[in-house]
Amino acid sequence: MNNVTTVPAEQLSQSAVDVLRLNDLGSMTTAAPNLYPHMWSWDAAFVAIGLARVDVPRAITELRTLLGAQWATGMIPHIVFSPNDTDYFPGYDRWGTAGAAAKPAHVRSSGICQPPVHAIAVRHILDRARGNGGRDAEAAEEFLRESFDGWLAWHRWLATVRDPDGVGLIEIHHGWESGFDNSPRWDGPYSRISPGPVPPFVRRDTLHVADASERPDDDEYTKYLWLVQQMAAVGFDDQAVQETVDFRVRDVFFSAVMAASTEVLAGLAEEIGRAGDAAELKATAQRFRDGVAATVDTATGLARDYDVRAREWIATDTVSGFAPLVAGGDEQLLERQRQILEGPQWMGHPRLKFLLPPSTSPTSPAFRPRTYWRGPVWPFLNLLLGWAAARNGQHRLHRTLRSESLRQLSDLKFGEYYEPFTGEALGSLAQAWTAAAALEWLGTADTLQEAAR
Ligand code: 9WN
Repeated sequence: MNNVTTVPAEQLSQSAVDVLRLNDLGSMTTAAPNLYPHMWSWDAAFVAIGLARVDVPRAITELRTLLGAQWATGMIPHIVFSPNDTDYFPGYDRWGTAGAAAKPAHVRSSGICQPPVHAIAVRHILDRARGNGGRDAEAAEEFLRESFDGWLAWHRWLATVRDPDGVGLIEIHHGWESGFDNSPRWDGPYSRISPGPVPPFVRRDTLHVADASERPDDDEYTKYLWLVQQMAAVGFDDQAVQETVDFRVRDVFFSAVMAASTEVLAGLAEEIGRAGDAAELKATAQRFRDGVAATVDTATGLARDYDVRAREWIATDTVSGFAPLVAGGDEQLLERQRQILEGPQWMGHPRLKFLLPPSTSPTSPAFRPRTYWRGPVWPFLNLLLGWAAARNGQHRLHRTLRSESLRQLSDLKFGEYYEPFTGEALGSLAQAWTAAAALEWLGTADTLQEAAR
């Protein structure tokens, strides 16, 4: 295998495994040791992808735990709180989900969701397990059959409750649902929110990073908490939330993950003889691919979000503009997007340490190289883009993302995010999904790349 790590591949692999062990609470992996001492939904999916490279049963356990927290509606919550006493804020009590009718009584979770990467993770587990054969294969096949209805309910909930008008775009009610918390994408919608009274709070996140300016600021946090309060006030009831919450945005990147993952779930449905469900899922995937493609601004070539409350498009120079590359679809659109991504505003920007897309383009006035979703490079996202590139047949792009990611991750810090120009690890270190990304990149066979040479 042609690895391009700047430390021996075995060392990178062992360090990544160590990080996953460090975060392992037995049946759930914390997103990071101090900053995020609980399970996050889309982190868990990436963690399972990484774990599948080294321990298939443990990868299955991760997804089983997450699915065990599924609400009666089908929603998979964005945080499953660990039973441990931690200083994460906002914790379970502050979320106010205890009285939510749809939350199973035994579950301690938040009341919002994150992008549905999970079916993609199930696919990875199945493929690795089949490669290993024996008990791994048996366990993965059994897990697919056991969990399929849960994933189906999750995708159906998203396709109906979160796309009530059937436009092929997922509506989110909090920046946290996007997973891109304080991205410039949400500046417009948040600027129009005037929070009502929010009880006093003490943040803990800023204690766990070297510099508070790497995190969102207090005004942003007040609005984050206000939205949680608004949802708690109506018991996190889907209909009532939609009618009352101040933040209603069609998130194009979430929608792209929905398209990609639903297509994968359709394939899994076929494998277990669920032809009717497979047909339904394929149609849903197509609807979301079309929805994502329809957001593209023909002038810039980038996809946009849509603010439902303000009835306006949100055009930003953020990596979410490449949503069609994740969703898949029209060849011409994907080719144009790939060219922009590899061009000077993104991966080809001359000041970049590694040829990896920053969360916000360095040429944008909104760019902040050290601040969270306003500029830093996020390794898990590059893994997702790489997976999509391979699926799209864009082997050169896949090869670049892989080799540059492996060089970046050879610092063995497993940063949550990275300063694009210096390559400095920022945010939390020993971040679980970053370690998982390293394992998956290491394991990705070069045959994909050879095919393109
Ligand atoms: C809020 C765990 C999560 C990621 C998100 C990332 C960040 C949480 C936070 O950390 O969000 O959900 O407290 O900032 O933005 O994508 O899932 O790693």
